[in-house]
Amino acid sequence: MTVPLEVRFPRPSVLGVVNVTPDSFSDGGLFLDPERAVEQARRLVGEGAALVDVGGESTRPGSRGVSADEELRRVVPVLGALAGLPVSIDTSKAEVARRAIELGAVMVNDVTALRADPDLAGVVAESGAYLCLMHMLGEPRTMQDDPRYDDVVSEVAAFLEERLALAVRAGVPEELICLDPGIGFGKTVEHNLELLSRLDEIVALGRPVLVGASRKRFLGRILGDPEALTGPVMAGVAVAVLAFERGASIFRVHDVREHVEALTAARAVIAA
Ligand code: PMM
Repeated sequence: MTVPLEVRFPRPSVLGVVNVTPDSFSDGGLFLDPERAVEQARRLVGEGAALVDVGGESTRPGSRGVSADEELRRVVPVLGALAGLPVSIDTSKAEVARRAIELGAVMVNDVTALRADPDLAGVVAESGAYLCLMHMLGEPRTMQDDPRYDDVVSEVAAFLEERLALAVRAGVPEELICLDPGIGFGKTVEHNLELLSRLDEIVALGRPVLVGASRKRFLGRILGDPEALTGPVMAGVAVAVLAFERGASIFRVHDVREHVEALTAARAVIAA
């Protein structure tokens, strides 16, 4: 029996990112070599990450998917070497998730919220792994082509509520699931800001909320560069602290030490 997600990953917990891809927007190519990925994962755990998110498929705007074979070729050597460390697998494919869980992954992070592969829910349900369900409008290849909502927050909340119910119907215990508004996935700068500002409405769905704002382009754009493709670390830290205050639980970040320091201080102030 797996303990509830909020017990295993109390607020705030930091999820360190290791993308084993040639093209992710902020660390693409850096950790394609398994040895460097493993070194980075160990470093992030040493800096205080509660979990390391290993991904073999880039989801940056404009990217196309990769095959399960290619994804497995990238992540399996890394997961094998990380046995014993707390790992989540960033994948939408049942085959990749199954192998990752066999190699010790404790969470499946699916940016499609179980829409891409009909077999993924069953793999997660059988394994007792944790599951992150993320909102995305469209697919990575096209998601930043003029995304539109009537009310981004209520639409994202309704989507997450529906995907949560579906996952539970498929046999994944509700207490093992967290929800993610999907910052930057089919959203303008204004959509991202509105979601972060009204994050309490996502938290009100009753499951822990994961936020991934780290180094994303909207941060660079807020700071005045309309062409920015990434954002500065400290802008991401500020967003994480405010999201924490609004109830977020887990922070998916590239710069673990900075986020752990800031969130530890924020928690101390809130608890005083
Ligand atoms: N962002 C990226 C990839 N996976 N998963 C979740 N749950 N939430 C996110 O915001 C998210 C994600 C893209 O960022 P990266 O290229 O730096 O990994």
